[in-house]
Amino acid sequence: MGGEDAWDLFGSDDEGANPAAGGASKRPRPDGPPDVSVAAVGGVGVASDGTGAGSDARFGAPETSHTTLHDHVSFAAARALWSGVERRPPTLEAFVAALTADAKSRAPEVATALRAHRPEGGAAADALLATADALARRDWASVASHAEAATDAHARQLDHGNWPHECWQRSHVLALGSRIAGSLRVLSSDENGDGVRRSASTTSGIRTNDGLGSVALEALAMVTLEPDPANVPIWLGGAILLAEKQSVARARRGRVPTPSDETRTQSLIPKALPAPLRTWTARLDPARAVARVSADTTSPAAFHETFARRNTPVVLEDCVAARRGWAPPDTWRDLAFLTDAAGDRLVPVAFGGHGDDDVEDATLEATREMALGDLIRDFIAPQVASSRDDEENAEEETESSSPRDGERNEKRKNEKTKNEKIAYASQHALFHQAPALARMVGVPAFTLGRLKADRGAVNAWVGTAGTRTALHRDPYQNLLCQCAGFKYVRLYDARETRFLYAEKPLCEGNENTFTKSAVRVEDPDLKRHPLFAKAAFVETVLRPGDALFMPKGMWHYVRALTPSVSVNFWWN
Ligand SMILES: O=C(O)CCC(=O)C(=O)O
Repeated sequence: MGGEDAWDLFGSDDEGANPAAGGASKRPRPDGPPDVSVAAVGGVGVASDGTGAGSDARFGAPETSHTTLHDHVSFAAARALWSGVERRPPTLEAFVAALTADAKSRAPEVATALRAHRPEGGAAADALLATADALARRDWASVASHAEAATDAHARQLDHGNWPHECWQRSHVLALGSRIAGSLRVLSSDENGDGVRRSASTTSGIRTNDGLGSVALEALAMVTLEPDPANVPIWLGGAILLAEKQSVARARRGRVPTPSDETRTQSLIPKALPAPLRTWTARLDPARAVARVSADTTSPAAFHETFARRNTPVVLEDCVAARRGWAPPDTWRDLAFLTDAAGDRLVPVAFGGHGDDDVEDATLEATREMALGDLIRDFIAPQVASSRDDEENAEEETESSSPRDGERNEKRKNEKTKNEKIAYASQHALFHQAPALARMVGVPAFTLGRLKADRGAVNAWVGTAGTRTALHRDPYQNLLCQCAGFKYVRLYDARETRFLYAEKPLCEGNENTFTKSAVRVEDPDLKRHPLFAKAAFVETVLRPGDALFMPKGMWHYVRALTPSVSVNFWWN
């Protein structure tokens, strides 16, 4: 499986420098027109997405479909991204040559189109042309700074609304590629000791080391928005891989491998909830439980009629199943397998309790990029091991209960809490990044044939126990699929919004932004948020195999009870 990953095409182990920069757990999608093109037959979408002909022509595939994400039409741009790289492993020289030629031929036309759009079109066009010019002159410091000016102008435009025209996306991809090229060239010149680095820092003060990983991930995010593979430039896969590699090397610099590194990941996320959590779960009020149905006995048509059309949440049990195109549960639980498949790929990781961050949280650290394998080895695997110890100790404790034992157990627990950290790669386009993993995901027929690159997303959520995604709502229908581990989810209907203290949305003008609540759901400050006591909610604990349907606009709060791997599908 690992051999199928484009990352494996690298032969060398270059060391490099790049401090990783952060990002928020919930990020607005930079684009997204309203849903105007879904053809309607009898009020519902027509199946046209490659999931195959269904038994009911109004919907996607029948529930026995085996279409994996990798083969799905919404994944066409990602396939195009990596096919170029698979044919020929990227080198910095080849990437820069292809980018320079591409910028020379397309920048003038893109810039002309940008100028028609206010308020930032002029600034974006000037910066793009200056970037293409600097590329042609091989002035890498200027390439990096002009390209950054272009991406800044694009970001300011997004504060006013969606991308006004596709020229903005073309410009953004060219500028992100140029930022990568500029930074990598400056760094490599610096390593070769030819003085280019010195001139870079004196002329423009560019931060060549800063944010290379986040630029690579933003370039990847642009691919996730692209419905047409013809719009993926041939150099883009190489650019992303080279930047990721540099960023991962930087994050690993100084870390001395230990003999236990490999054995640490030889573990499985537990199949069952630990005993105390089983007790906690059993005490949840059944009157508030989200309805559960079997995915095997619910057709997409019945799902649409009973749940999607009525904005009613539901848990579809056994949706994540091998018979529906998913890798088997034991594969998703297997940390060594995930490490082999995509361990060297760069992911954005947030640390600490995360999400409910209106309250001061001493454990909360910044987000930074790191390799998925390092997240697994340093955060998830130790937690799996310590929860296994806990289970064993709990059994022992019931057998021996002298005060001395109690003291020892307490000390052990305190040390454990100190050593454990909460870490979360959330809302990440891992499947667009790692084709091997995209082959493990079955596209649920319950997305009703409406999964489209430019009108939704497929995200991975991989983390330790204790991650919290703050109460928020998204502008999409949502199927949150639980592949490994357990999550507590609480849902508030859109009618409860008046009790939820919604914050001003990020990128307010953009239709694809999400809205977050200021309330810390499981520990609310009722002096600050008194109305929250009135908000009605439903709740559930997601188990491996479950898929939770959350209607568009429904408020949701999620806390991982164990280490966890989830995949969510957004569609419109
Ligand atoms: O699983 C989580 O932590 C959050 C999931 C979520 O917010 C979503 O699916 O939109």
